[in-house]
Amino acid sequence: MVRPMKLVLYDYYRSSASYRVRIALNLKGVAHERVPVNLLEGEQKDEAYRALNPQGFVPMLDADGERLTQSLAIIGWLDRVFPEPPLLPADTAERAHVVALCLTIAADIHPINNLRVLKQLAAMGIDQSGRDDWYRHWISEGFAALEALAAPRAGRFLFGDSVTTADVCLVPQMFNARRFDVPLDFYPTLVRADAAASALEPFAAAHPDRVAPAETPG
Ligand SMILES: N[C@@H](CCC(=O)N[C@@H](CS)C(=O)NCC(=O)O)C(=O)O
Repeated sequence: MVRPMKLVLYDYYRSSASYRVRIALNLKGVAHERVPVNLLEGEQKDEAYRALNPQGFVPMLDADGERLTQSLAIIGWLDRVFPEPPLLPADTAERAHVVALCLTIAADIHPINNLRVLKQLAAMGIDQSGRDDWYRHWISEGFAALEALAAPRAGRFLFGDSVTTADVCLVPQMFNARRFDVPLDFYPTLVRADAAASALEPFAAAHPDRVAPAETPG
C-alpha cells in the first residue's frame, strides 16, 4: 500500500513532455494538483521557477517536497512508486526495446524541436516557414525510424497489446505532428497505436484541449 503523498505537477498544457507525465499520472490513477507555467510568457525562466528547477523546463513533479524533473525520470519514478499498471515490460530485452522506442521520441525527435531551439532559429534569421520545415523534417525523419523499429513487435499498442511508456511518448508527439501538418500516411503502426491509446480515458483526459486554461483560444 502506497502512503498518501501530495503530488504537484508544474506543467504547460501544450508541452508534450508535460503531456507525457499527465498521461502517466492518469494511468496510475494518482491524485495530483497542477500548477501551470506559461511557456509563451517565459515563466519557465523566472527566477522563482528556476529556483525550483534550474533547467527552466516543464514538467516538474513535486512529490512531498522532492522535486523531480525530466519526464522520463518522473514516469520511471511513478512506475516504481505506483506499480500498477506497469508501464514497462518485465522481460529485460522487451524493456530495452520499449525504452529505445521512448528515446527515439524523447531524446532524438523532441529536443531539436523545443521552444528554445525554435527561438534560436528565429534569432538566426530563419523565418516562420523555414522553422516549420525544420520542425516537420525532424518529426518525419524520426517517425520513419520509429515506424521501422516498432512495427515488428507492435500489437494494439506501440509494443504488444498493453499500454507502455512508448505509447505515453508517442501520443504527445503525434499531437505535435498534427499541429504542424506532418503527413502521417507513411507511419501506419504509429497511427494505429496512437488511435488505440488516445481512445483510453487516461490519455484523453491528458490532452491539451482538456487541460487548457479556460481563457486559452483553441
Ligand atoms: N527532456 C525534458 C524536456 C523538457 C522540455 O523540453 N520541456 C519544454 C516543453 S515541452 C520546455 O519546458 N521548454 C521551455 C523552453 O524551451 O524554454 C523532459 O523530457 O522533461
